Amino acid sequence: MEFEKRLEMLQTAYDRLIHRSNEIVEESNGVYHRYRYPILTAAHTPVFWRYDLNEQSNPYLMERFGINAVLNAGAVKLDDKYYIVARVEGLDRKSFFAVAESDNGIDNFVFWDYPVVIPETENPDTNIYDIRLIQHEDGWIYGLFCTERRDPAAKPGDQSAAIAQCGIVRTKDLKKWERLADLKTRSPQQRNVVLHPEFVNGKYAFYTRPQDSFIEAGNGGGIGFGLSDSIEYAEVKEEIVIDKKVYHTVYEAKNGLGPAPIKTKYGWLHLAHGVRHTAAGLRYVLYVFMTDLNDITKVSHKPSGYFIAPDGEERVGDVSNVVFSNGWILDEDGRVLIYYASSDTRMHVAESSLGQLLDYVMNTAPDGLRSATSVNTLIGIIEKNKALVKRFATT
Ligand code: M1P
Repeated sequence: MEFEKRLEMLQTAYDRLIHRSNEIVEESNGVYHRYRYPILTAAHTPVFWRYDLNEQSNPYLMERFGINAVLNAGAVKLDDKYYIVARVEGLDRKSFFAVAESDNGIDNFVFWDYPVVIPETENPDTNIYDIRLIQHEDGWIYGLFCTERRDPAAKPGDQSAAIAQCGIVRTKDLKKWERLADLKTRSPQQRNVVLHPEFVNGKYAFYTRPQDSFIEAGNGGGIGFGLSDSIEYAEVKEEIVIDKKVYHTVYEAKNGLGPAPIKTKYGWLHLAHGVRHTAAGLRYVLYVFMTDLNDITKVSHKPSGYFIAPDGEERVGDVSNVVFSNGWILDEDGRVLIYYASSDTRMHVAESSLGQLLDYVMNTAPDGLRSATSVNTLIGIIEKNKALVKRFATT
């Protein structure tokens, strides 16, 4: 009886959560709107994942497979449905991928019954995370993710040294995934690798993020770029840095590309994360930039500072003061849904439009890199406004 009552309670709470309508937060900076509720959390995973529902084998109805967090999701729209391939992290710290779908992209996301089965290579992954989904012009949907394994050179007493590299899978339906060879580059560490959706000079083009060590970027200077003849055995022999980390900016410590860029008539629109040091640790924010249509390695526009930073409850979680995005969707009518995780704990959505993002990226002043240049930019805005509206002329 107790078992039945508890099961009903669990199922009711789950049903209520996944059917909750989301609400747009009216307050906005004009660039995007947040939505009030997270779209996916650990509690959105099905009850039948977390619990053995057989009273004989689980008389206390206890969790047998606890979920710690749902975060950093890739996103794609197929036949009018919105799909998220989320990083689901168990209590055991291992991440895996799971597909959740929604009819409108902002609420009612429901996980498919089974997680994604990613085939392993001859060098098994210890942990996989942060998949980027790319609809490539070759007809496949690629998934580029981080594969992490213990550093074979680590001393026996060091159980945290890891090597991160880029794993690659491809699919047509998000159900059956073919594993390809891991990307080869010269960098000892690679995370946040993204495939460009079009061929460049007949080759596959990769955005990379070379790093010296697992946490520290070291000499890895920023978001890299390189070409590969093959996707089945992808190898980037030469990487150039196209968007570097810069002193006293929101991407001074490291940065990394988010989802695959969106093609517009003015250039390729990019969403990335930037990391800076603070007394309280690292702070992760999102920023936007644009690259040239004819030379995709050339950054043509880059507003100063951040686009989205952690706000309110987003500031707190397993790794606090973090927002991270590896998925966005452009609708036919120009709506852009930006999927982002907060503090490595839960998934959110923000809404903008291509018009807003283009205006933002092309008409917001770049970072002048000094307080004096920021003051100049501000004075320019004030003077323009004073000339326009006399009632702002207070002094
Ligand atoms: O904890 C914040 C993020 O840290 C890493 O990002 P980066 O490689 O840029 O440091 C990733 O592990 C990411 O998953 C995580 O959200």
